[in-house]
Amino acid sequence: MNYQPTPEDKFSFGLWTVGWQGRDPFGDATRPALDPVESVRRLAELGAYGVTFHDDDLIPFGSSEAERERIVKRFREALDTHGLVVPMATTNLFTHPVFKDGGFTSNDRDVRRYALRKVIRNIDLAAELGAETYVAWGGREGSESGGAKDVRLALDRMKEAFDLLGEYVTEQGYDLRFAIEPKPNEPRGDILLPTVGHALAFIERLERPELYGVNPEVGHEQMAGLNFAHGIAQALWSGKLFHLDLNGQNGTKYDQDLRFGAGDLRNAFWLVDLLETAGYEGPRHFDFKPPRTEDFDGVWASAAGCMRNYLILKERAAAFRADPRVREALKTARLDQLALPTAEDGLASLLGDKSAYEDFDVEAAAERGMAFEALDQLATDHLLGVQV
Ligand SMILES: [Mn+2]
Repeated sequence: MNYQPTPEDKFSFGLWTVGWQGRDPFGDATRPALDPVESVRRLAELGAYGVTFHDDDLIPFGSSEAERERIVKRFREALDTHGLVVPMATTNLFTHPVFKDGGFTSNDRDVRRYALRKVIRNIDLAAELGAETYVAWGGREGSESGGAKDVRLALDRMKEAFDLLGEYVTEQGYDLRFAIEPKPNEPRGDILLPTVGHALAFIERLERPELYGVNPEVGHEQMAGLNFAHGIAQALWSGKLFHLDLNGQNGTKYDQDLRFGAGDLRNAFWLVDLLETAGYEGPRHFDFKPPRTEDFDGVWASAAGCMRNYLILKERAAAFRADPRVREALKTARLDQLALPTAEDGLASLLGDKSAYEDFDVEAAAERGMAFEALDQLATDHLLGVQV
């Protein structure tokens, strides 16, 4: 296998990923700005199928109406020329100082109204470009100190904002669903809707819950010490995995946004195994940052590496699932039993079943090993490409 990506693999990249100039809290940009049209051309060459953007990635903040039209026209021509689609768009509610206390939940009502108008304006552009998903990452919806934010009121305002956006796309007849992106901290000390679980619970309180799902990001869950593949599994189980952000992270530190496959490689293996076996059909979207040590050759090598690693892991996960020893090990580990209902005979039958309790040999059952180690070693062999 040559691991050469094609549009059928549905790999997409944010303009802000390859276009990241390398500014961090301690250092200036290490790379010049990248023309979005150049990103479209290079990503298409590398084998991607889609490109995504925040409003301000494409149209610099404060552009005139005429400038905006010129930029969108030129971008659209580049998409047509290179055959890329725009599956998702999102809004920047975090860079401009006006959003220092957030957008939808800023204590300043004027800022909240401005934030909603900024999102709605970009939703129109997203719909115009054919996007199916609108991602909402709060960015600065949070606080650094306890008294600064009444969290229950802030959640009221968050719900109000999403309900208004749902009303807007419904009234406009847009075929667009929202994907809420959780993150526990950074750039604020504590951010609202910090994990996949918080976001899933929030969605159920909205007026049109069917319009909202989640956009989990590898590093964001791992920053909270959580198992990303488990979070994705629950989002799938809830029918709420509308989109996702693939990247790499080494444990509970700042948001590293490494290329996919860097960082926690074992979790990446189980994630790809899950996505490829669970029938997820959405984009495989990369939200990473080529490290600021890199020049543009390094940027494109990093982007290519994201896709290459996904394809390698897809191959390794498929080989794992196809291995007869693995099938046997899964059976020994009783995964087939987990697929059986616990009491399909009903509550009355369960209560009347002496073998379930009165006659159950608890000690014998306690002695039975689960055989998970042998199974996990087979996974390790496949992940490392060891031929036995
Ligand atoms: Mn990130």
